[in-house]
Amino acid sequence: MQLCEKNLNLLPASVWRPTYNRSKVVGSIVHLGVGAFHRAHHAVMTDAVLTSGDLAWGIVGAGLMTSGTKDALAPQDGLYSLVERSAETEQLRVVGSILELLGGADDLRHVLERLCAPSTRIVSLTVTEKGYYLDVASGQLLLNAPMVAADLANPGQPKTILGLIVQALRRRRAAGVPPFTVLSCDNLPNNGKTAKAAVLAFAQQLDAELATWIKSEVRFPCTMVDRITPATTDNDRSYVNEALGMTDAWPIVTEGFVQWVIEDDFSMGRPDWTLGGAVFSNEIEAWENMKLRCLNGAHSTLAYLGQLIGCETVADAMQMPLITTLLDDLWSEVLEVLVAPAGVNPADYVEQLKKRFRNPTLKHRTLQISMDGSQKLPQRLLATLRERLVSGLSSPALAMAIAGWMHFAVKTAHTPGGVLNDPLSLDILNQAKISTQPKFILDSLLSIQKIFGTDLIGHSGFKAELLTAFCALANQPDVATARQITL
Ligand code: CS2
Repeated sequence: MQLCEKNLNLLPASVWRPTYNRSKVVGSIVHLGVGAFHRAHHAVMTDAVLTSGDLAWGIVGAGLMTSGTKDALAPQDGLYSLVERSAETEQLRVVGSILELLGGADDLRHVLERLCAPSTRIVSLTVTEKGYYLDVASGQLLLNAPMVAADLANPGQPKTILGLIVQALRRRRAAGVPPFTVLSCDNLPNNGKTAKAAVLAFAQQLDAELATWIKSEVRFPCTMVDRITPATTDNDRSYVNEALGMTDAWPIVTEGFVQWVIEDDFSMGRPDWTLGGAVFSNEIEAWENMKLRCLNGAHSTLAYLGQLIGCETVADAMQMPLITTLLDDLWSEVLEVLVAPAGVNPADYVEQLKKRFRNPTLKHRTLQISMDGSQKLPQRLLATLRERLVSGLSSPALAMAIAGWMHFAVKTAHTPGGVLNDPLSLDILNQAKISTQPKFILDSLLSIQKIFGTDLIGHSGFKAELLTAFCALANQPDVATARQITL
């Protein structure tokens, strides 16, 4: 028996399920990138809106690269189950806000049609950092990225979010249909402004007048999104199937904590997501910086160190004094220069993070977090570092975190068949292998401008700290692989 609309009433009584009439819900939100995070976050908040009786805000979920989510969820009428786990409690629920799924290359035409439909009022995004096709260090559109170049050459059949959004806005404008709001839900500083910059840069290449219109007419609110959501494992599937008494092809397991702070700037209305716990605020930059630097910065740090030491999960890494001491020092360095949102005590925020990271019921793999380091380091670690450098402050913990990523790159480069899951992997692995001398390895990696810009390589104070940190790590008995390679 499979999870689907007609089997909902056969679920055990303890499982929460949609209580609204799904056939009456209007699909007015098109979400691009319908992965695990979206299904643990935005879709759940939207489910709360629908449960309140406002049926104007259903989701059409689209995967651009693959049809994996569609293949799993379309036979289930878009339904999926979500396990919310804190250290002490657990709740299993079925979420009903995703009404329809599109996915993969064959469906891109349908995605474009949905974006053009007058009923589409919000286009939301979780496409990860690299999905915006921006050089993270300079903020410039990657015009030579093959996908971007293909969309610019053939704008009528777009494959990237930029091509799709610009083409849909062009058609809506021509047809006199008001533009939708573009709602970025990715872990980027000023994610709405970033999305706007990417869309404008792309549009500018095709039609300067359209770009000017987008600039003045289309809203791109910023958001801060937060919920730790590990990739689903086979164990999760078996566990959920047992608890449901039926099969769910792709359940999601997440933590109890959830946070969404949104700038209230929507052109065609928006749901009252406060019903699901979201907050509307004008202070998104402060919220986002606190989250990116405290949570994600620490996550990346413990992921690389964890990978070097052999800790499979975040909770395992939180048992290692080498890592927890480093995180405490890192948080001190972050908080010293952080401007927190009004009324928030960042020290309490950090204490709460420690608890979340220690949650033993979440098997959040350090390998998962370690991917795409080139896209993550700048906003998670380097932004704080630069602010500290300007103030003349030393940053040994940040240097250690960056050295951790460098060791991870070196280790992967020297592992036969080693794969670095990163859009800049070729560059990084080549640079990491250039020498066995720490000093040269550091210079070589720091010269990757797409990650480190042009300033850090010329900063002798920082470079000395980085070298000290790199050698200290290489001398750690627990980081033996790195020592063998580099000394
Ligand atoms: C993580 C994030 O994989 C990663 O890079 O740091 O996905 C993190 O779990 C989320 O941002 C939490 O909200």
